[in-house]
Amino acid sequence: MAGIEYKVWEEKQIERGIDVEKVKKSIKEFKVETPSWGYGDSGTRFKVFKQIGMPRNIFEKLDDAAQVHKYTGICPTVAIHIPWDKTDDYEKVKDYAANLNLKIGAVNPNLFQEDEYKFGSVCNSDPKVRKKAVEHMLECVEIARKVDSKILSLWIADGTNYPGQGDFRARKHYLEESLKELYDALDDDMRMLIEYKTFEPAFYHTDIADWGMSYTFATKLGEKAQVLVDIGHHFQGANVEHIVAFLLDEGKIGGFHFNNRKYADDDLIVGSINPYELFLIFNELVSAEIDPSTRNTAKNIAYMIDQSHCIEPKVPAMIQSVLNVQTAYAKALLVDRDELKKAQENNDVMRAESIVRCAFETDVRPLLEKVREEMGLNPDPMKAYLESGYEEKKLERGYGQGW
Ligand code: AFD
Ligand code: MN
Ligand code: MN
Repeated sequence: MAGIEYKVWEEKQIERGIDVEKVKKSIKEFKVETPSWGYGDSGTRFKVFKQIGMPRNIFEKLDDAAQVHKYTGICPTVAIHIPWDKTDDYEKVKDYAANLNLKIGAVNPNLFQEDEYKFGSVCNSDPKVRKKAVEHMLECVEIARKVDSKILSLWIADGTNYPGQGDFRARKHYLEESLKELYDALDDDMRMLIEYKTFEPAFYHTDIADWGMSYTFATKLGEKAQVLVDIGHHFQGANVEHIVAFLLDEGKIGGFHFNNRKYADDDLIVGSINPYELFLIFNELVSAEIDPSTRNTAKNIAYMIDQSHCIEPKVPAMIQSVLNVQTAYAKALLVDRDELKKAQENNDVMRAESIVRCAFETDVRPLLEKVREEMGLNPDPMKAYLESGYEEKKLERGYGQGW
């Protein structure tokens, strides 16, 4: 629980000129989507340490996701991944989710696990393989219609392992043709989010390797195509908050996959390695929410967790991830924008840096506990979940299905 009483905390913020009621309203409206694949077993390419109590089907994944929403109050949607969540009755999935106060969020095609995709899916030199991949993406549009999802979240794992293995430009043309087929199949109220990743599973080049490539494809396709920023998918030292600001200004950022990494694999709890980067990303998002020229884009961003924890208990790790995202957002709401603008215009470097850092260093636990109380939630979601007995109850499932 927080160090100081909420009233004392509130007075301090009001003295600073913060509109606390407005901040609380924004926090109550803020939502984070969790991934179905975050509730099942996963691991690295070296080992999957199976846990007892893992979901055996999409319905049990939704049961677990419902716990995260029940205790945090801000996770009403769940992303699904096909074929990991394939079923013969998607209406039943939609209804089951609704009974749990959930909705299906983004639909993720899987273009990286079929044997035919060994040398690529949509970038494969064999038109039959590309056709199979496009048909799978179109199948996911059908599924999105059945579960009332409006987002196709695309991660293209295609790439090569050696110089000379692939014709970069031919692969780019294959990719553009395939993405165009998907784009033309989208309903007017749907959008496709094009994710990029610097490397892995390919080790020499990845066909959509950075934000500029995603941006180019999305811009050529049109309004319904945007960039998905997975914050773990950048080279060491990349300034992710700058990339986010640029894409916001272009109106081409559509969503996030939140996670964290120290070196490579990006399945650590978001904010656990680099909380300041997460805050600085939200600093740009909050600034864009206020600016009329970027407000629309900022307000339409899909905030999604993309983590599949290897050794942590799944539901508690997901709750922690959600709370870390909410905390970063709350802190970003406390940046004194007027003072910051003045300091920037005066090139007052130290003042500008201290204004941003002051918000990051503000303990927002009293605020978040108050918001949760006003939302009818336990102010300590993690403690409430761990005391609920759900973790123990889950064990009755035995071992899960894997992805
Ligand atoms: C892996 C990929 C990518 C993708 C996710 C779900 O790196 O982030 O979005 O799986 O398919 O993490
Ligand atoms: Mn991702
Ligand atoms: Mn990833």
